[in-house]
Amino acid sequence: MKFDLSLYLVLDPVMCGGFDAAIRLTQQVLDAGVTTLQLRAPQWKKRDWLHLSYRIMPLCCDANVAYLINDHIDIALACDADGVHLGQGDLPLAVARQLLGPDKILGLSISQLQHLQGEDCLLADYLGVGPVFPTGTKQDADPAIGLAQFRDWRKQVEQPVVAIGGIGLPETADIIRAGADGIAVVSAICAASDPAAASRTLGQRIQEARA
Ligand code: TZP
Ligand code: MG
Repeated sequence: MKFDLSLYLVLDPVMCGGFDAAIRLTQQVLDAGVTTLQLRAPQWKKRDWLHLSYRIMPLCCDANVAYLINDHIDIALACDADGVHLGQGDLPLAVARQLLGPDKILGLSISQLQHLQGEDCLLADYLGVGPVFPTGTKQDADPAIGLAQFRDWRKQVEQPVVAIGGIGLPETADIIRAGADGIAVVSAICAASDPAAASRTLGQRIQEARA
């Protein structure tokens, strides 16, 4: 499995239109160049996360794309996902590492300056920094940090950093030029009228901004 943060889809199956729609969308966007996929289904029961994981993990595996689980280490263990993405209120990263073993990917959300100085930050394989821009997708998100602060925080850490929050096509080039290794999006793909086309266009914009 290749670990490439460039175009990181945070899959919200409800926003996609439900279980079956999420499977169809997953196949389409993997074909269209999504490079990492995280399942995040805050409205769903854990067993539904697991059942969806059983269906979409093989698709990610065939596409050589990392499959991560938001928050829930038990689900990641149950389906043998490639890793987890944890928030500041979830289990500490040292504990997550113990539970998941040395090879799984551990991501950590950073939304405040103090998170950058925390011990967990050093243990993460990558950081998800944001919201960079205001977002309607996560109701309890911290205030948006903006592009200048993103650029500043990015310089303070060694790990790969994916930017998240309110990112669509218009924001992508600036975010990449501000030092992001990739963009993490929910609505820009899950709520797009043509998720495959949206993924392709975002991927192209990332490549152009790097060039
Ligand atoms: N964490 C910080 S912002 C956010 C998450 C999960 C939601 C991002 O959603 P969108 O639709 O890409 O703004
Ligand atoms: Mg979380």
